[in-house]
Amino acid sequence: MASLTRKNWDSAYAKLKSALKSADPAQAADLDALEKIRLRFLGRKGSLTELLKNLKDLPLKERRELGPQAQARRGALEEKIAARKAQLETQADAAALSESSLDLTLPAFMPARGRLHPLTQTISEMAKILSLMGFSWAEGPLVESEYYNFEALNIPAHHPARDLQDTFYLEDPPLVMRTHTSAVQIRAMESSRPPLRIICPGRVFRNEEVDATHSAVFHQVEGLAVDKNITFADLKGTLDLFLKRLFGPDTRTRFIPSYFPFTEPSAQVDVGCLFCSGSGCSVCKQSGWIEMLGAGVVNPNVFKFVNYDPEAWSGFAFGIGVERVAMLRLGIKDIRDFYENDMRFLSQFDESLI
Ligand code: 2NL
Repeated sequence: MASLTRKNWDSAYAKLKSALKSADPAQAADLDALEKIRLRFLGRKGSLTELLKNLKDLPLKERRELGPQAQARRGALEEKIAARKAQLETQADAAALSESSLDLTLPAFMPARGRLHPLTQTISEMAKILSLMGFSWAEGPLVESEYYNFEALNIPAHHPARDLQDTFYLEDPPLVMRTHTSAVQIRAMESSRPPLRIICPGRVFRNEEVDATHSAVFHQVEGLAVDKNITFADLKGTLDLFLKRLFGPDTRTRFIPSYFPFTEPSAQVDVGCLFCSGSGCSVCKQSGWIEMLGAGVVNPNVFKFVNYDPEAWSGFAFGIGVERVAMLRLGIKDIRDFYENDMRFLSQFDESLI
């Protein structure tokens, strides 16, 4: 079209309109067909593009009349093409998804996260506090000879602690399930010279009736410090700080005279009730105090069994029940919950709680 006349334009426009009718974007079967329609009318050499380009050859009056008409037609066509394009693309995505077994819209699979048993967490916390005070971790066998479990701890042959009712005996060979972890400390003293600072966390066994607060299998952390000039004051200072770190800086402690064959003097150590702060409640049975550990200055007879000179060395020792600490700290009411491995119980105790 060299020089456009109104007549030429009108006939070209009429042709365009009828061509558009037979090429409705909404009917395009796929994206390729749609692109062909777009190129045919709106491409660089498209018929509508050409018409708009040639508009400039018409007189101003006619340009004013025809220009907006043709522009509007182009806008409408562009919209139709865009709408059909979106529709076809959505259909293509849906088809691709239904063919593939990979559905990226599914939520991610979260593997179950394990956690440490609440008793393990409690032992770790106690061991951490004591390790910062210079104690190192020692372990030993669960089955012991009567010598290590009783004799070397100054528990004589006919002491009630040795009774069948308290101790599980194995007949052949004649051994015992350890009733405390003290035997580990005897072995440690046998195999090294003082000074010595160790803790012995572990499982112990008592032939007891099981109820909400008693179990035949439970756990202890025992500690032993041997050095020159260790006194009862060292015991008091160490345990007071240990209990404050374990239960909080405002924790009060008291030491009451007690008796153990392996320590002299011996003490029962109480903490001010963690629940009523001393005013009296059901947990402390209105006393304001909770019994927490047994402790004392190592009996010189024990040193004689391991060939430590009782004139040259002195020491203190203590034992604390792990279940009791865990029950108080975590609000657990029945000791048997620890051993049943019920995930509804165990999954409540995240490491971060301790
Ligand atoms: C308690 C009492 C205690 C010890 C454990 C000990 C160990 C050696 C020597 C002397 Cl090798 N003593 N251990 C001492 C006093 C108390 O435990 O009521 N535990 C839960």
